[in-house]
Amino acid sequence: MGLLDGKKAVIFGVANEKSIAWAIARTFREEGAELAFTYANEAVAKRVFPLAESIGVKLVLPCDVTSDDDIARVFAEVGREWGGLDILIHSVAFANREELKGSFLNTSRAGFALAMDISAYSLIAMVKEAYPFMNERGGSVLAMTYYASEKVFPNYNVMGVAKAALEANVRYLAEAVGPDGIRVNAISAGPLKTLAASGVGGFHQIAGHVEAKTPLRCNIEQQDVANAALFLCSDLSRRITGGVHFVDSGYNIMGM
Ligand code: NAD
Ligand code: 0WE
Repeated sequence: MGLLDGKKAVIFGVANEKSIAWAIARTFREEGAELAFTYANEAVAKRVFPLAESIGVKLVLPCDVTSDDDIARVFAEVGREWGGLDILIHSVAFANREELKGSFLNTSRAGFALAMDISAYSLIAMVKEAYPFMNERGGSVLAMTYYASEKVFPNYNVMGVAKAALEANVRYLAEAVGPDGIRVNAISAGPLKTLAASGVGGFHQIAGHVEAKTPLRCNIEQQDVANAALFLCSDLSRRITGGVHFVDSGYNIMGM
C-alpha cells in the first residue's frame, strides 16, 4: 500500500539526478504514483530520458514554460493518455546569471520580466491548463520556493522578487481552484547543491552558515523536500491549502 496508489502526477523540473524534482519523482513512484516528466530543451532531454526510463516513466514531454502552446500541449497529451490528473509539481526557476550577482539596482526590465515569466507566471499557466483534467478528489499542486522571497539575501536579487510573486500565486490559485477540491501549496526549501545552485558564487559559505545557525544545525537534503512533498500531495494533507511550508532545518524562525 502506497500513499499515492492510483494517483497520476506531472512533474516539471527534472534536469539531473540532483534536481529536487527527481527526489520527488523517486519518492512518488515508490508510493505508487504514475508519473509524467517535462523537460525544458534538448540539452536537458539527454539526462531526463534515462532517468525517466530507470523508474518506468513513459510520458516524457518537451515544455519550455515561457510557451503557452507548450504548456497546453503537455496537458492535452496527459489528458489523452490518462484521462485525468491528480498532482502537479512545479520545480522550475530561472533568471539570467548576470542578475544573480551584484547590486539589485542593476536589475534590467528584460531580466525582471524573464525571471517572473519562468519562475512565477508559469504556475498560473500550468494550473489553468491542468485544472480541466484534475480530479476533484485529492488534486494537489505544489511549487518550490526559497526564503529569500521574504528577507533580503545577497545576490538572489530578482529571483527573490519572483519567489515572492510565486508565493502570492500559490495563495490566489488556492482560492481559485479550492471550490473544485484542488489544493495549492509551496515548499520553502533550504539551500541545496543542485544545478540551479551550482552557478552561485559562495554556495559553500551559504551552506556553512546554515549548518552553524539553524536550530537543527544541519543542511537539508533533497529527500527531506521529497518527504514533505509526499505529505502535501497525498490525502494526509487534504485540508491544507494555500500555504508555504518550510523544509529548512528551522532557519526561518531565527532572528539573531
Ligand atoms: P534544477 O536546476 O535541478 O531545476 C530547475 C529546473 O528548471 C531545471 O529542470 C530546468 O530545466 C528548469 N527550467 C528552467 N527554465 C525553464 C524553462 N524556460 N522551461 C522549463 N523548465 C525550465 O534545480 P533545483 O534546485 O532542483 O530547482 C528546482 C526548484 O527548487 C526551483 O524552483 C528552485 O528555485 C527551487 N529551490 C531550490 C533551492 C536550492 O537551493 N537548490 C532552494 C529552494 C528552492
Ligand atoms: O532558486 C534557486 C536557484 C535559482 C536560479 C539559479 C540560477 C543559476 C544559473 C535561477 N536561475 C539561475 N540561472 C542561472 O543561469 N536557489 C534557491 C538556489 C540559489 O540560487 C542563488 C542562491 C541560492 C541558494 C542565487 C544567488 C544567491 C543564492
